[in-house]
Amino acid sequence: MERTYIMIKPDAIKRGLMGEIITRIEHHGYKITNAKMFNMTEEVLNEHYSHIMSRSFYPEIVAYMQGGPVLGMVVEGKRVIEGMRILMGATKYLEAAPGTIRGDYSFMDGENLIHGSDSAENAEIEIKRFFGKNA
Ligand code: IDP
Ligand code: MG
Repeated sequence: MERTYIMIKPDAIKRGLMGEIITRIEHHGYKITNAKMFNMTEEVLNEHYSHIMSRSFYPEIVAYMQGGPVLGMVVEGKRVIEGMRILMGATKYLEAAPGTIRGDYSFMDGENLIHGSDSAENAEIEIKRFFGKNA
C-alpha cells in the first residue's frame, strides 16, 4: 500500500483543528499507521524545507514552524500521496479550493495548516527523516 508523510503544523494545533484534520483524513478512507507530536529543530527544518531556504519568507517559516509542536503521521492508502495533496488544497490559501483543508481553514500564505509529501521519493525520505528507517 502507498504511504505518505503528513504533518499537522503548529497553527492547526493552536487553533484546535487537529481532530478536524484527522477526521477528514480518516473519512477519506486513509489509515494513520504511525503518529507523534514533537517540536521541529532548526536543523531538521533546514533539511525538510531545503527547497525554500533561499526564499525571502524562509525566516518567517522557521519561526512559524517552531511556534509550537507539530503532529507527524504516516498515512497509508491507495494513491494516498496524490490524494492527500488534493485533500490539503493548494499551498496559497487564495488558490486552495473550498472543501479542501487549506481552502476551508487557512487565511495566510505561510500558515497553511498541513504538510504532505509531494512525490513517492520524498514520501520515503520524509518518513525516514521523522520516523526512522524501520517505520
Ligand atoms: P507545499 O506545502 O504546498 O508542498 P512548498 O512549496 O513545499 O508547499 O512550500 C513549503 C511551505 O513553505 C508551504 O507549505 C508554506 O508554509 C511555505 N510557503 C511556500 N510558498 C510560500 C509563499 O509564497 N509565501 C509564504 N510562505 C510560503
Ligand atoms: Mg512541499
